[in-house]
Amino acid sequence: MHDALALTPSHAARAPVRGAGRIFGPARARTTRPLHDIGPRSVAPSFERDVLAGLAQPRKAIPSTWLYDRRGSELFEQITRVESYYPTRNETQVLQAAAHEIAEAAGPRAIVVELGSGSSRKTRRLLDALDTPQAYLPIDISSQFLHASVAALPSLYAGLRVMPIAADFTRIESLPELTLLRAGVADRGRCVVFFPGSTIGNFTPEAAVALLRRIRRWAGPDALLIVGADGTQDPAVLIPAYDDPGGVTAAFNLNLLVRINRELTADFDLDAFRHEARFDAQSRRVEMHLVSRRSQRVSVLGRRFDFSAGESIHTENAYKYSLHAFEQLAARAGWLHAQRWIDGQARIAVHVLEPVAGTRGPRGMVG
Ligand code: AVI
Repeated sequence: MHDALALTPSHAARAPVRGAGRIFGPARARTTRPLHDIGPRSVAPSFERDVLAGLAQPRKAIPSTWLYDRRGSELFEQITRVESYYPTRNETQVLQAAAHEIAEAAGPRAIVVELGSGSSRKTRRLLDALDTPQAYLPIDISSQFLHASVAALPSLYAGLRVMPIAADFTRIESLPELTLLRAGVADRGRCVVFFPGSTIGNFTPEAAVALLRRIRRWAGPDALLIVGADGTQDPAVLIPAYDDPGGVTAAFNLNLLVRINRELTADFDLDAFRHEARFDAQSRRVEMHLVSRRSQRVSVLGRRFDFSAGESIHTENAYKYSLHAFEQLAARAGWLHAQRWIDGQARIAVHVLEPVAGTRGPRGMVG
């Protein structure tokens, strides 16, 4: 309960304080109600800001977070089932093989926090293997999708508190419930932060280090971080994965324009843009672009943006890390490798990390 005192007024205003006692009440007090929802109303200003600023740049770009409205999340789910999109399939295999060893490392009564939980499908493998997990906190920016995804979990896992948090997980350190969660719960096990799906690749390396650092600070000294990272470098594999023949990824990317038209009173002509996936071998990343098919002018919230034919909006990066490169990245953020697994095609690795000794305490922490 002490952490409630540490909440800033803005935290308190955004989300009424719910005591740790309530969060960790008896097993029957399970919930699938969001503890924290910074959904459409409060994210809208940053969407507007990011789109207007991104389109005004000489090289137009919009952060990939905005791909995930409800429709975007549904389309991403479809992508995960597309034959040429290997990351989900390969990572699922790895998780299946490693689940029991991960569960051993996690120990009993774990609190599982999932970053960018999406459908929560992969989590089932982890929850099945864990010894009496206490709570599951899926964090996802798409509020509606989040609720639909976790609705069935309480009936599947007796005694597990399911506490969906509709929020941008990159702001993990600012979520008051998580602060409360960390405080004063005597019999909880380790905090297991589950970050699958190679989502870490959607951040620039600098942003990834900063995020992993924030996760370490928040999660505390006994945390276990489970991260999936894609190491694929072969364009012949990568391009079909990010530009599938059935056009699901194209629809996912173009949905961003649908969203901008709807939410920001814009007039993007969807037929005048096409999806493109590129591999930048030097940066070791796949890029998604929306390429203008012709020279045109688009209006967003009354502001005009000109496109020349072939000019693009850069909408996503997916960095691909070798095992060594990822371990170095994690080390820069104060995480030490405990274990790792890789799939049979040597594409997707699941890394298990622990805070580096000496970087743990809230005061003595490095970085
Ligand atoms: C969510 N993220 C890890 C996916 C990826 O592979 O970078 C998003 C995606 N973009 C196109 N296809 C999938």
